[in-house]
Amino acid sequence: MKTMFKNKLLNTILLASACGIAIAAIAPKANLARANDNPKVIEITAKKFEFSPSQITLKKGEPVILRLSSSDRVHGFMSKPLKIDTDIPADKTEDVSVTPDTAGDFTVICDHYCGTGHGNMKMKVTVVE
Ligand SMILES: [Cu+2]
Repeated sequence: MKTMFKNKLLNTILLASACGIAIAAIAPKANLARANDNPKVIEITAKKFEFSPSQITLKKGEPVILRLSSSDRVHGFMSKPLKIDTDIPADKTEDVSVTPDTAGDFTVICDHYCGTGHGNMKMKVTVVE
């Protein structure tokens, strides 16, 4: 009987230390999440028939805001793998939140017909680990 009690006590202590370790392991991640509350803002300007900058690099799992604007007319901004599909109006800024979940090179295209060079209007998004 006494041994059983000892074992129970030991189990409780073991469980308590395991919880302590688990909390210690989770805590740094919680700090990281807080650091991401103010995601980086990247400004991208569209005009016939290009995006500027024409290439950006993002980090996998890191949220960013793409602040899109156009200096001439309405353009599209679309990438299926990055889960982005929006229009960039001519008269106001459009914010798009992106958290890339896969590393690699992705192409964003203008999917709103804007003239003769429309078919080549694209930019590259590189996502690194
Ligand atoms: Cu276009």
